[in-house]
Amino acid sequence: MIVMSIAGVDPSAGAGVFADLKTFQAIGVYGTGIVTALTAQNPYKFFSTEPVHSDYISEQIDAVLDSYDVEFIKTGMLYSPEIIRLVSKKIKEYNLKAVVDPVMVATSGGNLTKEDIAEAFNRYLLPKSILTTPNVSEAEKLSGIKIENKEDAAKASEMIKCDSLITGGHLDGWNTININGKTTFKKQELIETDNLHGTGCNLSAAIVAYLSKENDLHTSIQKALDYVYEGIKNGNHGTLIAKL
Ligand code: PXL
Repeated sequence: MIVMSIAGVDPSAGAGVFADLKTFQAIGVYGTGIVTALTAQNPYKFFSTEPVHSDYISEQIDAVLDSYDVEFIKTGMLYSPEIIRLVSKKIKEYNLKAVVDPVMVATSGGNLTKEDIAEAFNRYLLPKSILTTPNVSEAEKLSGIKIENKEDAAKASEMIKCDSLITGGHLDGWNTININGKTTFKKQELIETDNLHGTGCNLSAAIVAYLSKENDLHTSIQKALDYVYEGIKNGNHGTLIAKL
């Protein structure tokens, strides 16, 4: 029951690898963390990014997987097409089941990628992944479809190159889930708050944690949505504090 996050470091620990590890721990699985980039930020302001060389990301992954048996991983900030390619290679090499949070821009507005990397996600990573969890703007970039309502989200999900959960924070709380070509919608109450930093990171980490506890994909998504909802409701310091 060991899982892995491959993502960036947010030193304020609301998003990124540190947040993922807290979520893994809260749900009761042992988490490992591969660092793709350091950032300087807090929940309100993004200062800068210092990427890790892809050879060194590769070495971190090999080091952990050399001694730990990992089935499920999540990816967050991958920064460049080169890193995306590397991660897709490792998924194949180690036969990993990956949940991809196709991170492009931080909640606080900072750029988490070197360039437009939607195409690299589509070409290299999503075809090898079991699920991706875009928000509306990420889903628009991955699918090329403008999304204004949940019907548009359903259309976009048909274009996305693996199963998907398009999160409903900007669609009146309607989450759009496409698994094996079948679309379902799940409505969630929207909470009036600015404790939203790290919601996407914690959501994909929670899905992986529940999958590794032998829940199926639908159940893992539902439980993870509930987990993040509780985190938003109980959060402070502009970020999530998850309670089970
Ligand atoms: O939520 C996207 C995200 C991913 N990874 C890192 C981040 C953020 C948002 O701030 O900082 C490191």
